[in-house]
Amino acid sequence: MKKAIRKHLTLIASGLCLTLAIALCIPATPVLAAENPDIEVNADITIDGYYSDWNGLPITPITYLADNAYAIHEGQIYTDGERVYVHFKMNDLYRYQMQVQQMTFEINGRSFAMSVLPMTPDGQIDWAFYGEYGNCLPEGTHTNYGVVVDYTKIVESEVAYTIYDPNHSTTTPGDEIEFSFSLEDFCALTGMQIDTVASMTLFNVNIGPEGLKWIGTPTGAFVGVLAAATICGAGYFTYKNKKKKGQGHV
Ligand SMILES: [Ca+2]
Repeated sequence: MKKAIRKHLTLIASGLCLTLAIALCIPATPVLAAENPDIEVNADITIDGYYSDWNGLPITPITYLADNAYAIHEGQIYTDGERVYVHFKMNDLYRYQMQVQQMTFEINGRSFAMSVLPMTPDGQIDWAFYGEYGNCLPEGTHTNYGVVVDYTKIVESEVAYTIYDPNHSTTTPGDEIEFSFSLEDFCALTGMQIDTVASMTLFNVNIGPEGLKWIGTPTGAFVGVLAAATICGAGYFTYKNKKKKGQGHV
């Protein structure tokens, strides 16, 4: 009998050790504090020109100092610790194509110029395309774009840039973009050492002064797990963004 109990306890102890080992190896659970510090977010963003996967993530209104509630653009930022994800949506009344070629990315107190520019198939900045179509893209979702840091450094990235109406009528949806880039590649190109992302803000000054802010837990896996566990224990809740395709695509 004692032997059976001992065996049972050994199994339980082994299970606990295995659980702890797994917990220490899983990636950090990021905490998004852009607008609501009480929400822990684990989003599932795909850069594909379908934008419903951003539903539920905090939105930063970008007003360009307008007081017209219908003339407010929207921005969202998110990171899973490996990539940074960004979404901008122009309001329907805006009569021009969205500008994305001149942004400022601030991370852990440092500031970098950031652009989204057309790319050639072999991964170079496509200035010919930019000259011809850069400000007059045809209808559709354009993926021949990439993220550039400090004007020349091309970061491993994905872009989906949607033009619903090239005429930008006030009765049709405004332009929309989602893009992501690799934090590891960003660090390699800029010489930054990012063990922890303490703060991150993206400004797209051409559409408004408000920055998209992310303030998260450290991205290191071990510290992140502990931080996430502490936060969960404090009564926070997890929001799992469920991707719904088929909305907002042309
Ligand atoms: Ca998407």
